[in-house]
Amino acid sequence: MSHNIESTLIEERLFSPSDEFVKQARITPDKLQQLRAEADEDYTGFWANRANQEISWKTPFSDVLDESQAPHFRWFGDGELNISANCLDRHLETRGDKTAIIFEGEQGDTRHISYKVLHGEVCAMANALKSYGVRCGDRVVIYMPMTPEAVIAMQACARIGAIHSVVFGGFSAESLKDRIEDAGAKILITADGGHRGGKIVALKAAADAALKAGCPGIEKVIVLQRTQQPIEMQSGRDIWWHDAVANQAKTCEPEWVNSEHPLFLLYTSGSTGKPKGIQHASAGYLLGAITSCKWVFDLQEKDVFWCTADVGWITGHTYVAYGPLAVGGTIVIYEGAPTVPDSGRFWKLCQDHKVTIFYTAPTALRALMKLGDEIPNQYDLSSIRLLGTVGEPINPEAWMWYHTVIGKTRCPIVDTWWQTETGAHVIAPIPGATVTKPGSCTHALPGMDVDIVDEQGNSITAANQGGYLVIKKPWPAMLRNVWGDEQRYKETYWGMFDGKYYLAGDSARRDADGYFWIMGRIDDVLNVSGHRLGTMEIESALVANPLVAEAAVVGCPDEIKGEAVFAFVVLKDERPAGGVSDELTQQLRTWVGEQIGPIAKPDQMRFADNLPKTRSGKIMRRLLRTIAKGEEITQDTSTLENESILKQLQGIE
Ligand code: 7RM
Repeated sequence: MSHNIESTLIEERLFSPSDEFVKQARITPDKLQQLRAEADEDYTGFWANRANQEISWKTPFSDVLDESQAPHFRWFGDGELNISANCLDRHLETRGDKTAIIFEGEQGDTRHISYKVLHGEVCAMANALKSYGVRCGDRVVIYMPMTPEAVIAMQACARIGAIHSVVFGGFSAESLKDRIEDAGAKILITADGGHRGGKIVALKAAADAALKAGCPGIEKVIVLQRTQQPIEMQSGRDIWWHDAVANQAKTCEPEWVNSEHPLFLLYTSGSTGKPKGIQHASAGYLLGAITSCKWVFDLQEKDVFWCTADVGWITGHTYVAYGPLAVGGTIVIYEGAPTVPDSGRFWKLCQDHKVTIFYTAPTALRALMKLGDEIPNQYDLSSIRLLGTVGEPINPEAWMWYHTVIGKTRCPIVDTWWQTETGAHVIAPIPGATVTKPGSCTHALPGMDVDIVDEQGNSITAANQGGYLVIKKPWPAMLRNVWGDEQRYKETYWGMFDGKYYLAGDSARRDADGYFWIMGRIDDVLNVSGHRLGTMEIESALVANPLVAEAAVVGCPDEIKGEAVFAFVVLKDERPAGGVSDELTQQLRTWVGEQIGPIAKPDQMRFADNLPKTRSGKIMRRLLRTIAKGEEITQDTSTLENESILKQLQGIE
């Protein structure tokens, strides 16, 4: 595979933070040097110091890192804390009346929620959960629109030591059911619906379908009234959120848990058909969230921080629900789509709420960039001082647009590389100290030992030569396990280099100045609009349709989404004439939408009598990728069982 990892992009432009930015930054170049020196000298001592400074402990830890059960690492293993107390209670005295959450619904309704009020609402929901029998370690699935209640539900779980598993509201009933069952959840928290794209997302209807199809473990369903649309409430099982909290006290003693107590599960796609429940611990995760908010986002008292990610993704966990609250920040939560009522909505929100730090995905920027500068230019963006991106590589063109049109050349851009599994930023600029290059996530953060290695695990020192991105030492915010599947945890992340290095699943290179450039996934995972999708997952969904005999899914470069989903399908019946059928394509797209969620719908579909296979029966995915791109086939196709189908796959016959 190493011949796949080649690099062609060379970017020469350099951008230094302005003196003005450096002057007010939390981490100046000197400070960064100190942090790096401290981490180099005493790696565990470095993290112990951070943990003592940044976390409010109920019981302080003495054991920093326990590697005896590797690759299950324990951080701060004998300490006790509560995550919700760290995000809320510890601010009450100094920031009780400070706004924690500025919320805006898609239809323009707004709410400001202070730390004091947020604390009361979290406590009330925590008490409600307890009254329904939720105990420390029980799983609660959250399937909600992007409203403050989603964060309240997460924090309420954390408060009583329940393990939440948030399922993105765009996932289908089928996906929801799989996740509820895999997690063994006993409570589901959802809503009558949410406003998105001018429509109502019927969350309760999907939840009903999921519970009808399975999920025998679910005892109660708590339903937030958001849209007021009529829904069915099953008596004895379903309770309105407002009824659940109505008589609950607004205080709730936090459950003091061990540092390693699981905080949440979050399902993410891998290279098999079944998503894995990434399991995070409490203290280490919180520490990663806090340090990165301070180092990378330079988050300070007066900031208004807006991370546009949904809480259904890791970005919405670390940089909406936990990190910014733990540092006492003010966050913006927006319920809806960036295009409602028009494509100026993001910029209008930045203007109206005086956002100072804005964090979004390259796919959103590319889509907005395409519509021209006139739209953002209509808004006052002068409050913004820092910009960030996450989810996929940002192409230099979009970077430059972000820098000039949104940041007016004044704001540093932090391109943050990390994963569901890493819990928090791993490679990212420190805005007041790092000279950035458009398209590079720059350097590993202090305390993170990141490298690029070859197949044998040897460090690649030559400039611009691609290899496997690995993390060579455990870090506090790392995943602890794959829920219910330890074998998969070991194989996926630690199998390739004999348990020595964490394998990220990305390829990367370092340029002559030592800057990291992420080149893409090395496994069968697609990155569609910054969302991880397993090709196998989509294939399994397609094959589950009675019409389909076989399917192969590959990614295909897409100007806006980064990658588009291209499906090659073999039907049980005859192939449609010319290998194209709008009707069948529509039917199967809808099917995949129902099986996984709209984001997984194939963008293109081609029907053939067969798939290209080697004699040993392996689908030739590289060949399919070439075909999907519409490029000329230069691969050796002589090992192909059935060469004549090439023309069908190419759409020529
Ligand atoms: C945070 C998140 C993780 C995968 C990862 C990469 C890709 C994320 C960047 C990036 C280039 C970035 N978690 N990725 N950030 N690629 N530059 N700044 O996205 O688990 O959903 O996805 O996303 O391939 O492995 S995730």
